[in-house]
Amino acid sequence: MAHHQGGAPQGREERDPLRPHRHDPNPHPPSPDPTFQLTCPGQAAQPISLAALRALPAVSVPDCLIVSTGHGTSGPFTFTGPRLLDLIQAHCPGDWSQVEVISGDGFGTRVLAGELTDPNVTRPIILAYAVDGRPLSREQGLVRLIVPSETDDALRQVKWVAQVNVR
Ligand SMILES: Nc1nc2c(c(=O)[nH]1)N[C@H]1C(S)=C(S)[C@@H](COP(=O)(O)O)O[C@H]1N2
Ligand SMILES: [Mo]
Repeated sequence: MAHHQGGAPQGREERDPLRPHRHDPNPHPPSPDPTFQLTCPGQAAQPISLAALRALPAVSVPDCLIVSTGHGTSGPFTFTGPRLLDLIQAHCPGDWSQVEVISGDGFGTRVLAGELTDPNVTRPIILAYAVDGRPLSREQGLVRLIVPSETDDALRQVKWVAQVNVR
């Protein structure tokens, strides 16, 4: 089987970004602008800028690892940004049960409401704009979903978040 690089669709086949994807990390940002689209249930998509993320309470999560299958582990890193839960609660009225977080290069993961609202969560899922006290560069994934509980893979550490779809 051919060895593919990156998260872009392979050949003519349209990949579903929420389906299992390959472990090869794409190093190339799909676009320069970190603004992403937030879609709340029953509403039109709204752009979320870095300034809008910075307006939310910032949380820092230490000892995060990026565990790349076949490419070694990097970190530990301290990532900083708002909780995904706080973004949703600030912008989405009404009920929801899951969130799709999808990058501009066709990568993504689904987050269940329980993962965000469980009161026992000490290492929350965040939308990171800083790492180790410095702004995250676009090359490093700005804005990047960080799922601290994922320690065997980096398939949920979605770089270049482009869409957050609240369902
Ligand atoms: N948008 C996007 N996010 C992604 C990937 C990708 O290809 N595209 N690869 C994943 C994989 S398989 C790994 S191992 C890590 C690599 O993160 P790094 O580039 O910061 O080392 O990013 C994850 N997040
Ligand atoms: Mo990976």
